[in-house]
This record gives sequence, C-alpha cells and structure tokens, in this order.
Amino acid sequence: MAAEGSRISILCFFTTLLCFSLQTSEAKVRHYKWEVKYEFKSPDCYRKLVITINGGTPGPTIIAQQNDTVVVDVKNSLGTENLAIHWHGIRQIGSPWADGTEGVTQCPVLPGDTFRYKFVVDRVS
Ligand SMILES: [Cu+2]
Repeated sequence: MAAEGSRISILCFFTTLLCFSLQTSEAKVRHYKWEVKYEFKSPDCYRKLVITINGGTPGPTIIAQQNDTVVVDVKNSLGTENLAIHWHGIRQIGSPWADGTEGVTQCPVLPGDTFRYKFVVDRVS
C-alpha cells in the first residue's frame, strides 16, 4: 500500500501556442524561461493558492510560426510536486520526449529541477 505522500502528482498545463502561417523568410528559434510555482492570487476575487508560470495564470502565450523551433526551459519551483507541460495540438515529430506526458514519454520534472522542452512547430493550430 503506497503512502499518500508517495504518489506521483502530475500537473499538466495546457498552454496557448499561437501559430501563424504567414509566409516568412526562415524559421526562427524562440527561447522561453518559465518558472512554475505556487502563489496567492485572486482570479475570482477570493484570495487562494494557485499554480503560476512566471507569476501569471493561465500560463504565458507562445507566439511562433510554422517550422519555428520552440525552446522552453521549465523550472519546477512547486516545492513538493512533480510536473510536466503538455503542448496540446503540437505533433512531436522527432521529439516525442517533449510532449509532456509524464510517465509515458518523459519522466516528470522533479521539484527544483529544470527541463528543456524543445520542439518544432509542425503546423498552424
Ligand atoms: Cu493533447
């Protein structure tokens, strides 16, 4: 029987990834640094503890174009919980370990650790 505290917690964020299909010169590499932690916020006028990314909730928006490479260094500052970031709608062609499915394609990002997600935006979504 596993103790309650020994269970692995999964936090999966659905982040916004805006992609544009405008014709451009060439693909770019877009770097981001995210810190995930608990903070007190009042999103509905009642102060409560929420999970934030770089101090905000919901998470930040990534703006990229098709064929751009997105690099996000995610630091887990939650203290006691593991996390993974899922990039919903992005096919992880050649980068399955960046899909954010903890226990399936990646180990969770442990408290205090930083994980680099790196993938190519394969299509407009
Ligand atoms: Cu998904």
